Amino acid sequence: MSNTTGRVKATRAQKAASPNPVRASGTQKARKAASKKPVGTAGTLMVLIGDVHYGERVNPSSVGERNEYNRLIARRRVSDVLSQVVRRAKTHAEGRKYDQCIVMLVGDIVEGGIVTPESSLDWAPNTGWHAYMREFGRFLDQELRGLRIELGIPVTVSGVVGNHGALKYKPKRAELLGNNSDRALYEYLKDLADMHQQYAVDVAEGEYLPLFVNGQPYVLVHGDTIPVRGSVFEKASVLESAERFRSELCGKTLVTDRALKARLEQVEVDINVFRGATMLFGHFHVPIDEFDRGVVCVGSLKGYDSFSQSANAPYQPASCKLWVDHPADGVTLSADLVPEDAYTTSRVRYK
Ligand SMILES: [Mn+2]
Repeated sequence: MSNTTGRVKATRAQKAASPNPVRASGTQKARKAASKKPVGTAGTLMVLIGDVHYGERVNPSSVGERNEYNRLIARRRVSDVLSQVVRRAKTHAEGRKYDQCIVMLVGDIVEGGIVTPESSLDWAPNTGWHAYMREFGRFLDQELRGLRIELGIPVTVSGVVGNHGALKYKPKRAELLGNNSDRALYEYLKDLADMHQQYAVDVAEGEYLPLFVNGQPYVLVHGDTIPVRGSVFEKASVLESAERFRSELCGKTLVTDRALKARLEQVEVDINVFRGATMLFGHFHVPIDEFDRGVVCVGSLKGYDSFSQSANAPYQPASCKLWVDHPADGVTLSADLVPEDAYTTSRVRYK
């Protein structure tokens, strides 16, 4: 599933020289701020995981035997893809060291009700979702500590919430963030992380989380607020719509955000660099890696479901994303990681 291309390998200097409106300006300014990294670094490991939908099930007979999913399979898939991260990272490093690993959780991690303005589901600590959230939280904690030991570098978890995780309201306002199962998972993970001090947890204050890596701005969003023209199951229409949304988010919404401004002032970064940010999202269960267009979408770890089947959506195996962000060379590796069981549970052949 490796899809490293010449385009992705192009250095940031080359990109800045090309008439690329998406990343050029932000990248150049940022490069100056990022000059502290040693030349021999392998870069930063970026792992994007979304739409785990922990607690949901997929019955093989509902999807033409092309997938099976439950809580056990979900945990196995997370373990599997994180082992793949370690293996791929070691091969790619060629003796150099990574400075850190950022594991981005892009929402719809723990299943809850779908959020609509009318929905008012109760989410009390004694309900099933709460137990699932804690089960998955404890599991993730173990996996992340293992990842920290295997990689031997700092690990940070960055999280935004999805549209399934919020049980009462979409958490547009900070005070509503508690009413959200993804948010509850991140807070729980934070507690667990504090206990062992093996990894850090960074949770979005609102719907999006800006990240600044090696001078490269990224923005993590779930993706459900992207207005899609055309089919939500087609890569082309999702990509086009996301590109439009990205230019609005990074061109206007983000650069007027007070919380982001304050955060960047601390590290002396000009907010305008976020006009060139790469938007990272999930929600559509379609892998897209158009780094040059600032649009990166991760597939789902849940995989093909009856919703996709009934809509005649193209088949997508479960997947997450790994890439390496290098301070001088940009994206030097980009791959969709497919858990082994996505092949072995399927009883039919597919591409
Ligand atoms: Mn979603």
